[in-house]
Amino acid sequence: MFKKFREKLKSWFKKTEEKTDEITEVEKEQIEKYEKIEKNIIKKSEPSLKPKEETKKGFFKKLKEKLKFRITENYFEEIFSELEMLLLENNVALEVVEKIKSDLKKELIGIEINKNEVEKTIKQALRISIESLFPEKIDLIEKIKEKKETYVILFFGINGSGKTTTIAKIANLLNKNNLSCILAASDTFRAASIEQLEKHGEKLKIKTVKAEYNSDPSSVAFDAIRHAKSKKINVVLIDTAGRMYTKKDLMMEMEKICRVSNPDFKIFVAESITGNDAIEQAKNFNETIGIDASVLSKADVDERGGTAISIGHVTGKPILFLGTGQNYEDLEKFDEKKLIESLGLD
Ligand SMILES: Nc1nc2c(ncn2[C@@H]2O[C@H](COP(=O)(O)OP(=O)(O)O)[C@@H](O)[C@H]2O)c(=O)[nH]1
Ligand SMILES: [Mg+2]
Repeated sequence: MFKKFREKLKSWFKKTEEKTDEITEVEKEQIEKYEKIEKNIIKKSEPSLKPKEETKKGFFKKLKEKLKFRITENYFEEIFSELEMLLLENNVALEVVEKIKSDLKKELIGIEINKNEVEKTIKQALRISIESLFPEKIDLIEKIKEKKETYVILFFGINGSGKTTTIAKIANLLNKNNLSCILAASDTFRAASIEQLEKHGEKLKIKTVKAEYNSDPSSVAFDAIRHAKSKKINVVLIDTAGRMYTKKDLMMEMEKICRVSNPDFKIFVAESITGNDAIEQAKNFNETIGIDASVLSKADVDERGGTAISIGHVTGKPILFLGTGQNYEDLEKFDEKKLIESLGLD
């Protein structure tokens, strides 16, 4: 996961320190001074010894520990312009890049640090900035258990984003937590979508409430909720269609399902790999019907990771899970610490 991003960051960090390696005139003087002192010490203790290459290296290492480096605006702009490109290329949303820039600017410009601590200092500032991007976590299972009656969860997102698969994974998770559930096949539009959901239901031994293709998705959701309430089933998971014939029509349909099903929780499912498209969709859905959290599917095939960094900040809603494969168990609780670790920022 996120391998390409991690490698790019690693080589960028190396550059931040290399850029401080050009030695200034003042530093040259200091080096000479150190060399003289060291030579004298050697002469006194063992006159036959000449300073060797290793001792020289030793001088330089010591010197670097002593030399101060001030992060100037010029230095910052130079290194940040490269970081900016790197972040954008790895799917970090523009507004998030801007936030990171302003955090780093505040934290770094003007500070004086030891020359050998440049990489460490910048890495720490970047880590703190990224850590601040994630909204407070939500524990879905706890929320469901808190409500003593049937809990309704609506899933939405565009076609192919992984809604149906994510629903099956969550149904499996609910079962493992001793919570009963049923599935509502409210994607009545896409060919084979009802059968796809039903198949998961059969495998997981969960009932699927369905109607004919092209029937009203809201009434399927309504029927499923009524059934769940009468049978005291804990959770209803509503699948929806994400067709994009026009954005307006899709949003109107989602608004109607929301009105009719009055869900306790709305989950936006997006593909981790789509980057800015996923961010734009999340914004649209959030503005129109309001989302409570996101699930990022296909994180297992995402080399970049910028969507996971950005979507929480842009929507103000946390990521619940990452989809990490096609099996029911491939659903990881999202943990920003793990994300930071996988980017090599820990
Ligand atoms: N590798 C991988 N594939 C996934 C994941 N989630 C879904 N998929 C695949 O993505 C495709 C579309 O998923 P589907 O659930 O049908 O999307 P929907 O149209 O939003 O309902 C299917 O082939 C899924 O098997 C995931 O986390 N990892
Ligand atoms: Mg589907």
